[in-house]
Amino acid sequence: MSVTTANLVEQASEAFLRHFDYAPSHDFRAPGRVNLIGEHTDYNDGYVLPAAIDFGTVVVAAKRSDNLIRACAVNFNEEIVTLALDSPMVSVEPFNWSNYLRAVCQQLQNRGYRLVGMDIAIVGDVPYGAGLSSSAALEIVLIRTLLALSEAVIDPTEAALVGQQAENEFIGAQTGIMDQLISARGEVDHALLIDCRQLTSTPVPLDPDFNILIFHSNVRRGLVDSEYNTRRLQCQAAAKIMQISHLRDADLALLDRFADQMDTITYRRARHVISENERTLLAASTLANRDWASLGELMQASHNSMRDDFEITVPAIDGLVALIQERLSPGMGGVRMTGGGFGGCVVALVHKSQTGQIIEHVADHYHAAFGLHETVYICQAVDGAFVAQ
Ligand code: GAF
Repeated sequence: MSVTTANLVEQASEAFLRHFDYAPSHDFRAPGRVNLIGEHTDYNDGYVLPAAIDFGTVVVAAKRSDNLIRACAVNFNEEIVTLALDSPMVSVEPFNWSNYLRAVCQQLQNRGYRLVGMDIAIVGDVPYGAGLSSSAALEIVLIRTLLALSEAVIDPTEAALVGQQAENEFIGAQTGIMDQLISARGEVDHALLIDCRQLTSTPVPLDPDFNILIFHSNVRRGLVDSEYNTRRLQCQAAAKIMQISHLRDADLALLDRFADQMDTITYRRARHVISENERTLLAASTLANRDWASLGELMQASHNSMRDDFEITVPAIDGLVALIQERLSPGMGGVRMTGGGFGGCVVALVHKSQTGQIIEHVADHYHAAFGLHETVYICQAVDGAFVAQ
């Protein structure tokens, strides 16, 4: 168990003891993720290349003899919520963290899992709203906990699908499968090339001479859900015009044959996804071959495509990427926005010899240019929730 996980378990256990008056018997953890390349490709049945990171969500738990779930959320002032497993799961308005618990309980029960009552305490250190999948980490750790204490087994891919369905149907965000899949199945020191149609993955070793740096822009993400869902619809519209089920099945030549039947926005949205799929496949092999010059170029092209064709970046994110590029020597790494967009984080893979000067350069210029302070995370790739425990 890493030091950070041990600290989270300790924090959650203390809250558990304080509120429930006895010690928990189990602990589980699910990681957040950083996507190295392959953005908005998952719901187009395409490819993504994320890594699970050492920021995550921990649950400590103990079985009860009735059918109640008492849950304490340490990050939300240790608020306690009690659910009865034999009552319908109903969404709470205004939106409350416990909707994630209600959502996964409902999905598991719908699939025939017989859940038992339990007390749980939850704590996480994935920054909220940063595009690092705090919600997927929460869903996956809850699924892991609920099933382990109910003495039921689930395949990790099935667990990811339960999390995604909970998000789509109960929470109302039409997200793809990437975040839940990497949180469940990530591998230490590796990124995973995930085929989001087959739901298969290939581990790609990360180069130990390079750091994964995440720069949080601290831009408040606005209109994320509506813009996300709009992008999804635009992709579906493009696929329909080309008479294919998903953009995964198109290449740029096919897109150009149909260009005059699409408005420019639909064309550009499709061009991002089609070219991003190609870049992601290439990035997986360049990463495996440690061809850093090519990987840097692919990450740059991915960022430009998100900025110009998919239009999901914001000025502060573009500025962060430009600042990092100014100090990144050719062949020493790459940088791009990561996650759903409209704020959030930038991921930089940086040779360890350049890490210090890049962090310093951003610290010297980002605030002056955008009036915001960045937060920097140096991450390790870790195992997913269904791999580690
Ligand atoms: C969010 C979604 F949850 C993912 O499914 C994915 O679409 C991502 O945005 C963009 O690549 O994290």
